Amino acid sequence: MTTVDHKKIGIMYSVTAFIFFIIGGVEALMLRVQLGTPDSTFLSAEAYNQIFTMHGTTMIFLVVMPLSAGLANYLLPLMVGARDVAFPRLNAFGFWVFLAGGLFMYSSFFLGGAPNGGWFGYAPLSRLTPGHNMDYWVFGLQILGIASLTGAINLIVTVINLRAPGMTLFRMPIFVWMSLVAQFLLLFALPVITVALFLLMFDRQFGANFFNAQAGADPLLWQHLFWLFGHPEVYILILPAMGVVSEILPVFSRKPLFGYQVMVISGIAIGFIGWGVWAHHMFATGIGPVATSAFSASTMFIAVPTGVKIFNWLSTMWKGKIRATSPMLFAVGFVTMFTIGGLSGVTHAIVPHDTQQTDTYYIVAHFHYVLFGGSIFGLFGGIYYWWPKFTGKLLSETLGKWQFWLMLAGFNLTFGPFHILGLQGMPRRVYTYPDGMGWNFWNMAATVGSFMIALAVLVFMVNVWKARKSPLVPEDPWDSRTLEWSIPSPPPEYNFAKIPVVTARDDWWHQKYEEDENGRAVRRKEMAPDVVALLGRRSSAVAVADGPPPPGGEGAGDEATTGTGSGEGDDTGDHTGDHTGDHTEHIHMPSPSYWPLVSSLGLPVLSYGLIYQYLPVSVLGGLWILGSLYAWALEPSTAPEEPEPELSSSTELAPVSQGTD
Ligand code: HEM
Ligand SMILES: [Cu+2]
Repeated sequence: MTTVDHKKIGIMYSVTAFIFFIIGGVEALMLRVQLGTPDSTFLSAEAYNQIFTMHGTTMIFLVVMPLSAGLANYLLPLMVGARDVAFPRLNAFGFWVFLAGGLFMYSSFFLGGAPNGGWFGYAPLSRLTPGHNMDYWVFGLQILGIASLTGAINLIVTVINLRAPGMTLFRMPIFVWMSLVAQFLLLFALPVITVALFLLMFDRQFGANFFNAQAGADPLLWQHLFWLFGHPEVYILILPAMGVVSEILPVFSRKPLFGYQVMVISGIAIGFIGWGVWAHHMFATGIGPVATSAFSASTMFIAVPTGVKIFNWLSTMWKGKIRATSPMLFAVGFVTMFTIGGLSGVTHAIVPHDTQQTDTYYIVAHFHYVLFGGSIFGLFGGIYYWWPKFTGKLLSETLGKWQFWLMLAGFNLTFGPFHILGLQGMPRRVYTYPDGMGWNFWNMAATVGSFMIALAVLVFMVNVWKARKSPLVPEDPWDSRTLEWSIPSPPPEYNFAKIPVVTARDDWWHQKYEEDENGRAVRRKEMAPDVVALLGRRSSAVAVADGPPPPGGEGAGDEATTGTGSGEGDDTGDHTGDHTGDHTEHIHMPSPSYWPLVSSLGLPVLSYGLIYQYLPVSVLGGLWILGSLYAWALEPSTAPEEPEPELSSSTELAPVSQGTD
């Protein structure tokens, strides 16, 4: 509850996001049960609206974004050779605000009804809907926005400022790059939606007229603001997954990433061009021929860097020694599914096509291929790939393959038919349809497919459950290329006993391999001295991870996955060869704190007060936030001094601190 360790926070983000994935998935199944047969009465129209709105909102804001945030949180400091993120307590705050926002939004189900205006919340409609449903959406998204914004700032500063010596920008792993671009997009896109949400809040709560067309407001104002956020958001969702895949493909093709620089630049280009295409979501609204032509062209243009990336991924695999492991399968699944989604995306950029497809299931097919086939497949690949780093154990390959093939088949059976249904004219956002439209067969197929996906997710959960008992594996089980694999699994709280000095891109790889006369990679007979030191350390760390919990018991209540990393109170003693006395670093870790958690809880209190227009609660919420921020600011940020002598007398860190003092 009080942890500020970026790795634990990363895990907390991921686990929470996964729970929301289950919830959003159950909602998807309910939608599919309703649509599986004509004239179904499984859900009422109102229930359908709430569930499809919450499904979309959940998948985007409570699943893909926090899952990417979780991976970034865990991995970015490790990959750039840092001990933690730049602002560890702000990091904890971001997580708790995210959780508070998610729970707040879901509390609406018990308090009169969930949001029902679609994940895009189109005003003027959303301005007028009765009840508090949309208020929960408005306030919930603002809370979640705060979480993402603090996270973005934190990760940007971390990557810019805390890189290890020698880690130049063009030596950073590609996942770091793609996450960095996504964080910049967040930094600039969130304020836009925040402004829109504030205006809508004023309209709904205080009778303002920002979106009131009767009072002369532009009925398209919301759409412009929303999509100016919404389109970059698509890249916020997809760029981290692209980064994950770009890490996995080289490792399992045994080749460096093809065209690293081009990959980085195309990622940055996507980040820039992504801003110029928002109105392609508005072709059907009558924005005029000049605007539609311009946005059509810019939308086609964004296919260029995307196509470049696909080309680079294929070239990375070309003539590689492919190992078809689970992470690799998911990565290849990503590339193929994302390509299909990208191609149907290009068809929307053609205006006459789009006017035909708008608001049909063709669009639903397209964005699921991109978001599910893209983000979710990519992120699952990442989970399989980094699982041994998170836990020290491998997930089962057999179950992993079962999950992949089930998911791939179910996915295509679900969303493939959506293309056909769309072309047959089936509109989206309808809760039922009459018999005899020719839509029955493919709808049934899609519903069957969605249950196959659910089964695949179940296989994943079984896999995770069973992996608890599997044996510990070495730190670098895939023979990977990046720095995080050079330290024990799970990494100790301070990550690197000695901050690495980076001399090349894929530095870890170069420490393990050298080139022979023919340019082929051969394992070094002699490891670089740093590596020897690290390897020495590792065996001890595994012993710690396996052994009895530290007597201090400080981390005892936390998730077992990373709980033993601290090494505090560890009495296995000094046993490795790396204490040559040349350590000059003093390892300082920030102290845990309750204040990030406490202050985050003020936000829902404030929001409830505003929604129900009950002043005392709003004031309470406001004071709560202010008061806890004060307490937070005044609390010392590093651990009190007295545990240190104790630490230095009994742990392997001893020579480190003694060396400096
Ligand atoms: C089992 C997997 C899934 C199924 C069966 C499914 C099914 C559906 C259905 C039937 C709709 C309603 C379409 C409409 O009426 O317009 C929908 C909407 C949506 N889905 Fe999914 N979905 C799944 C997974 C996902 C994932 C993984 C994401 C994102 C990462 C996602 C994002 C969305 C979004 C953004 C909407 C639009 C909601 C709105 O318009 O408010 N879905 N989905
Ligand atoms: Cu777009």
